[in-house]
Amino acid sequence: MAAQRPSHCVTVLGEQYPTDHMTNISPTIVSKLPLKLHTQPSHPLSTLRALIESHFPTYAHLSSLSPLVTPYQNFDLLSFPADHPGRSVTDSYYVNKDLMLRTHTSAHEVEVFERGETKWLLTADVYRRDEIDGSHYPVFHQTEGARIVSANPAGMKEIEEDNERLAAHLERSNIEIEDVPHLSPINPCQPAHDPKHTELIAKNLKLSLNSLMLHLFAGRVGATAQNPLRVRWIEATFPWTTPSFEVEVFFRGKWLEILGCGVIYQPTLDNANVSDKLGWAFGLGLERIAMVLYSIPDIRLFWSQDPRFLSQFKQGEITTFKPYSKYPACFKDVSFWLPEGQGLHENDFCDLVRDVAGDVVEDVKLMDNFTHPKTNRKSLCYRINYRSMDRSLSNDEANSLNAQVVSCLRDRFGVEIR
Ligand code: FA5
Ligand code: MG
Repeated sequence: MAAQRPSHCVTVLGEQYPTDHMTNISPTIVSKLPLKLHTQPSHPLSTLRALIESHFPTYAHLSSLSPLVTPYQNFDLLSFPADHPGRSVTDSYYVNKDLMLRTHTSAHEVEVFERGETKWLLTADVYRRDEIDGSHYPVFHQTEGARIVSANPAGMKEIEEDNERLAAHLERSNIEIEDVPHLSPINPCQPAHDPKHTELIAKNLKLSLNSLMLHLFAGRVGATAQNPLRVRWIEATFPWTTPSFEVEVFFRGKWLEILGCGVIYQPTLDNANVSDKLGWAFGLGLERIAMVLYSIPDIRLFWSQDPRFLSQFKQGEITTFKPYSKYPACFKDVSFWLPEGQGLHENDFCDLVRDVAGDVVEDVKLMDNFTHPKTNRKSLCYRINYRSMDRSLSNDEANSLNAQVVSCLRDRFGVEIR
């Protein structure tokens, strides 16, 4: 359910746009758009971006594309089905029905190929409506990488030579790879492709990314002959790639999902007017990698303006974050009845809480969900954890924030507080 809007326009990045029944972009989200953490010198996300770029020196490096895209770019050009859940207003942020915030950097694949780029990286902020906790934030950053070559003997020779070079490099390194076949019945070759070509492209994709994982992680896990860097490949599905894979890295006792990737679906390349080419693409999440490399415990910290956070980092250096004292948590419960016949999506609740309390909210949990057997009315109870990263929050402040949440809930959704 979309929130009630008093005005018919919304200002985003200095431009005014008409609103409609799809509009759900919130003031908190609008305030994040200009920040571009991946371009702020010394910021951990900026150093990580540079580290990835340095591994692909012959690629074009792009990082200034607008986060505003059409649903056509974000979904249709990539063959997302019409009923894909990612399109819904509960999952994505819309300025209006024709304009949205990109949910992934893949939204730019077609336009970048169309410009004639054949080897490129693109880093950007992406937006998804989500729950609130220490590892989920509605804005995060991705690096997209892609390589396409001519679908002819010359193109295949280029890939084969690169595969030999990369394989030789990996053979000399302490890396243990749990692989899956390049092709399988559930992860098939595309009808338009020669399976031999697909095998070569998939192999190039895997070698390129295994080598990137070594570059990012090996020095930091202290990989030795007895203790190699462990990388695991998993079969996956994306509407615009097949075969498709996900990559996980074993780091400090846990498998960490780093990226999704695959052999680009030919209709996607047709959309970019490069039908004579074939190749691969990947999309990697920067925050999860930065959190483990820097030991940053909470995803909100990336957005902190506190000098005790920012002054710890230097461009180009990965250092362990030294936490400053954690301030006390302050839990407040909000229980309410919804108007008859009405639901409330958790993401709508979380956005409202973020609009009121910003990054002072650490965590939101649904405690109770009850439907009255006679009246059929629904009651919800959420527990909000208010905790500032920068200072001690008084109980009065938390109460006052919570009172604003309650009054906003009444105004936007017509709830009755219990
Ligand atoms: C994608 O976004 C695809 N665009 C990736 C891709 C590109 C596939 C090109 C094929 C070809 P996914 O939703 O799995 O896929 O996200 C990719 C990575 O972004 C994840 O592996 C993870 O590292 C990161 N990521 C995803 N969701 C979040 C989140 N809520 N918070 C932080 N990082 C996230
Ligand atoms: Mg995934």
